[in-house]
Formats: sequence, structure tokens, C-alpha cells
Amino acid sequence: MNKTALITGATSGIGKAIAKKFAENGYNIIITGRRQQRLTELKDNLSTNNQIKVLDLCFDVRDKDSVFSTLEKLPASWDQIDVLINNAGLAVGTNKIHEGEIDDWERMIDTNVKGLLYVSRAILPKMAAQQQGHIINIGSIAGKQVYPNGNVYCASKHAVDALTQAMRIDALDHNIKVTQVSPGAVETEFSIVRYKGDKDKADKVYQGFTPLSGEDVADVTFYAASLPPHVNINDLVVIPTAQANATTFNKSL
Ligand code: NDP
Ligand code: 8X3
Repeated sequence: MNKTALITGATSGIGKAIAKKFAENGYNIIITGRRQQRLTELKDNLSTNNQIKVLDLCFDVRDKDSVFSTLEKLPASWDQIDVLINNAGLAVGTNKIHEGEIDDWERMIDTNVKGLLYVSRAILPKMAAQQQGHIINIGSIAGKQVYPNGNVYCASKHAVDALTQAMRIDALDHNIKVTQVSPGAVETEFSIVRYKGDKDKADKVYQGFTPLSGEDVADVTFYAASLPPHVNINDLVVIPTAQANATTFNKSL
């Protein structure tokens, strides 16, 4: 029987690549995001090209009522979720804290921290009841280090790091694996969102070195999900070869 993976934020970048990777490897997949048209296109593409089923669910992870009403009433054939990939997230703005936009802070905390908690709270009881499951949280190098002007985004990803550790402790008795995948620079729509649509600024982030692609992160995420039942990767930092840490790049290669 096919396993099922639920991927949040599958309309773009890392989440879309993860959906494709799991679909190509025989998982039935639940894809979520706020942009219905992209979900529909991805669903059509993945179900045409793979012998699997795809369920698309359009909701905002910040909307507590939508998250619970959607995920607690999944059709019976979708109710066993083997892998949850908490990927939906964003950075918005690069202001220093004393010049920070409160709305930017709320978007990041509500999405990256509270949204991840809502989705996990809806799915974890199902995994606990079935005495198996795997939660994979997409953290970041920003959850390992704080860098200039990263303030609230870094704090939100440090929270993901802490919540990953907490989930692993709390879910241990239910045979649930919990993994964090923490990427460095990945070229997606991430920087366009961070720079609020300024494509020139976004493009500059990835100039002079080869960043990761969404597919690179999808490969390591799928590897973490493919290990034998007794083996778990707790934490996996995946970074471009030309990046040593959050702020140190070799742009001369
Ligand atoms: P993208 O902007 O390309 O994709 C972000 C995804 O998150 C989209 O599918 C978007 O869907 C979804 N999303 C954002 N806000 C919400 C929301 N409120 N409700 C539901 N879905 C939402 O960026 P990435 O693929 O790069 O980012 C994916 C994850 O990877 C994020 O958690 C990010 O922090 C993390 N990350 C990214 C890195 C990078 O350098 N790119 C490095 C390290 C970590 P939609 O807009 O349709 O709702
Ligand atoms: C995204 C990578 O370095 O911009 O999480 O924080 S970074």
C-alpha cells in the first residue's frame, strides 16, 4: 500500500520539489498552500505523471479554524498520514528591530511558529493513535545562527529548532520520528517575499555562487524519510558548498 505524505507550502520552491520527489517515489500526497491555481496545476501534473493519488487543500496555516476544520476532517482514505513535512514559511523584511514593521513580525511568527504548531497539533494525534509517523520540520541555518537584520526570522527558526526537539521528546512513546532539515541558501521565491517583490535585491542574494535548489533539499528530505524504522535523523544541516555558515560565502569559485 502506498504511504501518504502531507506537505505544507507545496505551491513553490522547496515544498513543491518535496511533493514531486515523494510522488515520484510512490507516495500519495496531500499538498497545501494558499494559491489554489498552483495547487490544481501541481495536482494535475503529479497525478498524470505518477501512479499515485493527490489531494489538494487550500488554506492559510495562520488561520487556526481553517487548519483544524480541514485537517481533522480528512476523507477516510486520507486519514492515515505517514509523513508530515512542515515546510510553509517565510521571511519578510530586513529591518533592524528598532525600525521593524510589526506586521512583518506577525506574519513570520504566525506562519513559521504558530502555523507549524497548528498543523502539527492537528496531525500528531492521528500519528499517536496509529503508533507510527514521521514529522519533518523545515528549519534553516537561521535557526542555528542569528545574522544581521535576520532578527525575527532567525527567532522564528530558532523556535522551529526548539519545537523539533520538544516534539521528539513528547512523541517518543508513540513511535513517531521527528527530524529537522535546516537548509542554507536555496534559490526559490523566498528572497522575493523577503524583499517584498524587489526582484533585483532578491536576485543579488544568489549571485556569485551556486545556491541549493528546492530539489537538493527535497533529495535529503526524502532520504531522511526513507531510513529503516529504527533509524532517525534528528537534525540535518544542508548548505551550498560555497557557504560556510549563515554569513560566510565564497563568491570566487
Ligand atoms: P517559497 O516562497 O518559494 O515557498 C514558500 C511556501 O510556503 C509557498 O508554497 C507558500 O504557499 C507557503 N506559505 C507561505 N505562507 C503560508 C501561509 N500563511 N499559509 C500556507 N502556506 C504558506 O520559499 P521556500 O520554498 O524557500 O521556503 C520553504 C521553507 O523553507 C520556509 O519555511 C523557509 O523558511 C525555509 N527555508 C528556505 C530557505 C531558502 O534559502 N529559500 C533556506 C532555509 C529554509 P502560498 O503562498 O501558496 O501560501
Ligand atoms: C533561509 C536562509 O540564510 O536567508 O532560511 O536565513 S537564510
